[in-house]
Amino acid sequence: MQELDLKQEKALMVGVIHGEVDEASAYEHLEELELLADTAGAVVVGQITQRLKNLTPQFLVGKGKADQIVGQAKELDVQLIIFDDDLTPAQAKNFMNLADNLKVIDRSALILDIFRQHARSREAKTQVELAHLEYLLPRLTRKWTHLERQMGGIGTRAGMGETQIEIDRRLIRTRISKLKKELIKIDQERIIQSRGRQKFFRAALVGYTNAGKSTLMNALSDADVYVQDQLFATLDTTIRQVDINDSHQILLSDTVGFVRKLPHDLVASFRSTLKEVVDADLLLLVLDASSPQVLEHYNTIKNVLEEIAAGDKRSLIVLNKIDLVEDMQVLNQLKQSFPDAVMISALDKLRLDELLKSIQSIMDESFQTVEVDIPFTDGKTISEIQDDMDVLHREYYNEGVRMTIKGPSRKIQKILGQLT
Ligand SMILES: Nc1nc2c(ncn2[C@@H]2O[C@H](COP(=O)(O)OP(=O)(O)OP(=O)(O)O)[C@@H](O)[C@H]2O)c(=O)[nH]1
Ligand SMILES: [Mg+2]
Repeated sequence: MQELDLKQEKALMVGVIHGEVDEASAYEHLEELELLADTAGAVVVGQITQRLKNLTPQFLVGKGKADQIVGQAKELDVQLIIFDDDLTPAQAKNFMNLADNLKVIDRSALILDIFRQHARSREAKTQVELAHLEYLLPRLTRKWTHLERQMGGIGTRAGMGETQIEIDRRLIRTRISKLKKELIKIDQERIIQSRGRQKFFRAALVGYTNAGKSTLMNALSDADVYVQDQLFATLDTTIRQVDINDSHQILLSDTVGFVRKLPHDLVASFRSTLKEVVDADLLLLVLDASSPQVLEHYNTIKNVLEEIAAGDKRSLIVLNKIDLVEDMQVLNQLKQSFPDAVMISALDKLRLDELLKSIQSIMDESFQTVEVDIPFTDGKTISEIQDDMDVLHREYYNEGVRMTIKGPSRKIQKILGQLT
């Protein structure tokens, strides 16, 4: 893989129709790919689709088609070919040999590039660099000279050829382990920061990129999260307190969005950013109701949640951008597919009270009230309760105190476990 700087580059997109994917979805995937390319700063000037029974290990498509793709790229005078499907490192190399000075990348590389451009915080930058290097490692070619510049010319360059690639690989591995250590450090800082949040009910906004998560965050709280009609506007996690009423306060988090074929390396390295999702009591799955792909988006979200071990968390589906859905048939279909969903418009602040009511009743379900007897000798549990829970009633007896306490079920269970 060569250096990725896609700003202003003219691009040709290639979509392969195979397996389960039908033609309509292949075109929709290409539309999304164009949006991704656009977000990265490239200018798409053409697209090729090809129906294939079998994929080839050499070029993904057949050799004849590969020649044709390269020919068309030259004709259109583009510098960049973007495949919607994943290319193996070998396929990418073969294409670049065939295409001389053209860059040939896949959807994953494109997404990585957008993340690289949008990363602002130390955490996001570290995570993106880690994912980028993991992606790069099996794809190093002799043409790749990016590393030396990025690392400020560590070591001396040996002769060209395989030896140099070996040296680059070693540099990358060293860098990867350094980044991993740094992420562990960031993670520890986060644990310290999150201690005070234990007693709150925590809700996390999760969803496809551009679904309106940040808009909803801003509408419900005084947050000022960056909202843009572009993909992956948000890469960090923002947390705000939202007071539904006197007895129902939540911490709401807004974080990085998901997309179809989100590279595995990215998901893995964004673990610390996604921690808030993993620790949440409730996931608000925000969907763009106006997208014809809403079902596919939902499945993508579910898959990523599985991947980060948050698949069976309590969740509430929020169909956003309902202001854009005018067709009654579409509306009915949505109701059928997502019978328990809350329909809102974050932009027009429509039906946000419905959403808050639903959150409130889920909170009531997941808060428990119990009566416990705690001996004075167990000072640790007593102070834990006082820090983290509502004490509704307190009565002293000789050896201890009897309390009626109310709090998130997971905390109550923990306390009960400590007492037995
Ligand atoms: N019509 C309409 N547009 C909306 C609504 N909610 C959000 N948008 C628009 O959708 C675009 C994306 O909104 P964001 O809030 O940035 O979406 P996000 O889910 O945070 O996206 P990323 O952070 O990029 O993953 C913006 O142009 C918003 O103005 C809505 O309810 N109706
Ligand atoms: Mg956002």
